[in-house]
Amino acid sequence: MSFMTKLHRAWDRNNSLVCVGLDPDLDKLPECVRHEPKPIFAFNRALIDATRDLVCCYKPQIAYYAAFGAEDELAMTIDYLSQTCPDIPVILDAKRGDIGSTAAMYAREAFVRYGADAVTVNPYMGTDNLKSFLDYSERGVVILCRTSNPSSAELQELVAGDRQIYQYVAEYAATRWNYNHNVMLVVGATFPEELGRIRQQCPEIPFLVPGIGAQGGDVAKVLENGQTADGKGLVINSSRGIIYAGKGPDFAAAARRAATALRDEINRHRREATR
Ligand code: OMP
Repeated sequence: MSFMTKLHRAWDRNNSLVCVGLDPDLDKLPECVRHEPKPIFAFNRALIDATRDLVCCYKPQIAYYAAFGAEDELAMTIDYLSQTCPDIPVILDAKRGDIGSTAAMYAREAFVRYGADAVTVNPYMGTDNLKSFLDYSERGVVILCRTSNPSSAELQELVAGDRQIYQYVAEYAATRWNYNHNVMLVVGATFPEELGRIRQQCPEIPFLVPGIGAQGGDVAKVLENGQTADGKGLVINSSRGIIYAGKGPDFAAAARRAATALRDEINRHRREATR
């Protein structure tokens, strides 16, 4: 099943636009998992068991594994997801990009080594870089467009010709890069007006929206500006706001409460959502 089909089904099955970001900082893990032989995996497994009926995606960020030499626990996490909830797509957040021959290795890493359904990529190097990912027609390619961080306007809002750089990214995503219909865009919750502009340019492309929770994005504004005509089109990520909702032995139950609250808050603002 293609990434896009899987995503559409997950939105419907769980009636949820929530993505849980699996960004486990080894130094912040609850005491109760720290002494496990594979603490990151133990933490993730508990979070997955507690939330898999509440989400439309999981998004592990590779830096949290690579920084601790824990790529094996990333692989174990993705394997566990494919065994326990094969219907929920996994977006590997790696923000890759390079010359074509190297990008081909990054694509292989994401899609073959880890078996991710989708990967985040940086479009700065242009089409030959992106092609290495886009040619995996059954996998999703999640292209940075208007990112959530404070300095993102520095380059992304520069005007070239009659538009800003991020608007070109949105235009190319809807046209020349979407030849396999497997493109998503990253648009931060912290810039809701830009989110609305990009939605006008790309009425149907799904957006990965980070910046809710710890970064302070506003759910109501994200929905108002970003949802598609059918009340979907968004994969709204929260990492720290969910995975660190509790610090004690009940951390997974606390994560479940936080994910439920976010799902319900999002659904209150959706068109045609079943609440
Ligand atoms: P929290 O702020 O803890 O919810 O984490 C946000 C997650 O989304 C992290 O994994 C970031 O690396 C990622 N992210 C952003 O925060 N901003 C962006 O513009 C893009 C991403 C991303 O591509 O996921």
